[in-house]
Amino acid sequence: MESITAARKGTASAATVAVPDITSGGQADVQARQETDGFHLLIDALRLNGIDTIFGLPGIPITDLTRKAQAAGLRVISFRHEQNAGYAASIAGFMTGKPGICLTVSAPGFLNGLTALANATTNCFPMILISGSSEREVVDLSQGDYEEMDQLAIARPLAKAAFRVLHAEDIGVGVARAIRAAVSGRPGGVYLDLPAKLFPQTMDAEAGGKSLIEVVDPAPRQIPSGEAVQRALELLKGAAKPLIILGKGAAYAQADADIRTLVEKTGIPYLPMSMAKGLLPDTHEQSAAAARSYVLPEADVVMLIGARLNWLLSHGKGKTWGGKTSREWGGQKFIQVDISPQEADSNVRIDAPVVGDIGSCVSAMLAGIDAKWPKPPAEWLNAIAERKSRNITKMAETLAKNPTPMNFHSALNVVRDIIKANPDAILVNEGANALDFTRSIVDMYKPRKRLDVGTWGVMGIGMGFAIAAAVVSGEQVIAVEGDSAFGFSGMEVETICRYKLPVCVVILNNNGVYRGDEVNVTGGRDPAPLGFTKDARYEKLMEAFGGVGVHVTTPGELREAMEVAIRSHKPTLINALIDEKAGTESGRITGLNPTAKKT
Ligand code: FYN
Ligand code: ADP
Repeated sequence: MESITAARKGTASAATVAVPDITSGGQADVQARQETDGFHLLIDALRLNGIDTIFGLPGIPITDLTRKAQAAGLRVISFRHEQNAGYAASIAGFMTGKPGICLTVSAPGFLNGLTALANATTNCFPMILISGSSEREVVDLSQGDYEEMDQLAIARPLAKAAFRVLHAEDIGVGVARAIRAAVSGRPGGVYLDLPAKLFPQTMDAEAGGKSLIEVVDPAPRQIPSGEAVQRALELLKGAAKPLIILGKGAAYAQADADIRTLVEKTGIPYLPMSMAKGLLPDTHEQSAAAARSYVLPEADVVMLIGARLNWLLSHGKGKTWGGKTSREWGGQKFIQVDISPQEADSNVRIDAPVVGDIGSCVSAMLAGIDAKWPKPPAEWLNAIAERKSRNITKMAETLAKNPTPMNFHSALNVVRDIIKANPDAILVNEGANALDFTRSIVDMYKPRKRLDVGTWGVMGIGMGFAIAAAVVSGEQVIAVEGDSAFGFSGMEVETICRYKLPVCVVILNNNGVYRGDEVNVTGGRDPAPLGFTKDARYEKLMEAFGGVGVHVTTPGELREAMEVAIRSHKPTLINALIDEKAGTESGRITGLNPTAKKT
């Protein structure tokens, strides 16, 4: 992958692979003896491959590794909980195409990072979880070691690949294999197990340098077959009601210009999945996002580009797609552009799979589209435009209201304006209603600027994603959080302050999970399970670590606070109180939430 090589060129020690020079800074002691050790070999292997940042949390046995990595010029971002470091690493991987590195201690630290690793695999984000582990001899005999756990076995089913290195001379191979596994083909999470004894192992520095591998072409292009491209183009050309769905795989592929050209040259309406918003500006006239429930059942040929027909797309069938029952096929034909040859037919028949990397697939398709390509029938485009304009007008009316207390819409109307004025800002978003309303209200204008809960709908990505986004891009980050979602990673505001990151957290605070007006039906003294502390002063958490905390109750105050945050780039937490009755249970996915029969 180009980005790894490009990044490598920018690193000082990686520029010379000549042997004792490969050993990095902060190791004069080892160099003097012409020896290197596991600590330095790992750092050198990462640097050689253009890895410049580690997200993690120090402790036994990796404490000295974090110190030495920083001394060697790597950026080491220390978190307060490994899960957040893991989410940070995974989203750094998504944003850059280089594997994001998360470093943890053994057993509990490893397990804390594992949720993020599994999430990375599920979302196709390239990430490497590197965990220290306890002594093999003791662990394998279950003799009760400090933090005893067979981490490799536990990680394996949740990772795309998992490796353990026992000897210092194998570190180069271990890192190379982890990088290749993370970024080649369908990206995913990789686990690298490094037992404590490995780090102080020494070896001759020259032999150590030679043992390292600079990975050549870690994510090779995968060219689709001409036949597959032709089949897809024929199907698309013959469609009366074609639709393109862009998923986060399309955003990851960084083929932005070609994807836009493909959409515009064909004139086909498109729907962005949530992390593909902004791949083309959401205000683009071909966007059918505001007519989603019309276009899915109506379309006759649907081309998926880097999107899976999983639950987010109702598995390609059922009522969402015009099927008569919840399981019935709606009759669409599908083209699926994906790097994974196993993805097609996972839910419904794919009539034209195009297997390859999206950059290569889209450029091959473009080569087959000339000026004579027929635009989709006007009837189809007009019908979409009509639904769209109806929904947009309805949305505009709702956004124009200014109710007291503030609600999701009136608060998000402000965020919408702020993103419009700052299209380079990165929007992190999690929650239930806070997620769903933000997705449909806040337009995105540039690729990879919207980072959210992804394939699993996972809560807790908020501060980890925000930190990584700020670290990787240097841009302003705006994290729109439900009050419940924020709780999963809230302690990382200390990390945001410590590293002085330009992160503005906006908590849409309605005092509970989904909403805050439930009461304990027994009349007892415990609160209802979904309720939180009323009017909690979350902004004080940010103030506690030297950041700016603001408590707002109106859209005007919210706007002012966000503008100040963006001007100052200071870590800011805005506690935006909204109507505690605002919000529905499970947001837009109520159907997935079983409830007991009313008694
Ligand atoms: C969208 N819409 C708009 C616009 N954009 N209207 C006006 N203007 C604009 N710009 C309309 C769109 O047409 C839909 O209306 C509606 O807004 C919602 O659009 P959305 O959000 O794109 O679609 P929908 O139906 O919610 O999508 C299904 C989904 C989505 C499953 C892809 O809900 C999703 O990504 N959910 C993730 C949920 C999650 O992970 N939650 C975390 C767990 S919470 P209609 O066309 O009229 O339908 C734990 O409880
Ligand atoms: P969304 O949730 O936005 O619909 P998904 O995560 O379901 O997106 O789908 C992303 C898809 O993109 C996966 O099937 C993955 O294999 C694919 N993908 C990821 N990167 C690439 C790439 N560079 N080229 C082709 N396909 C890719």
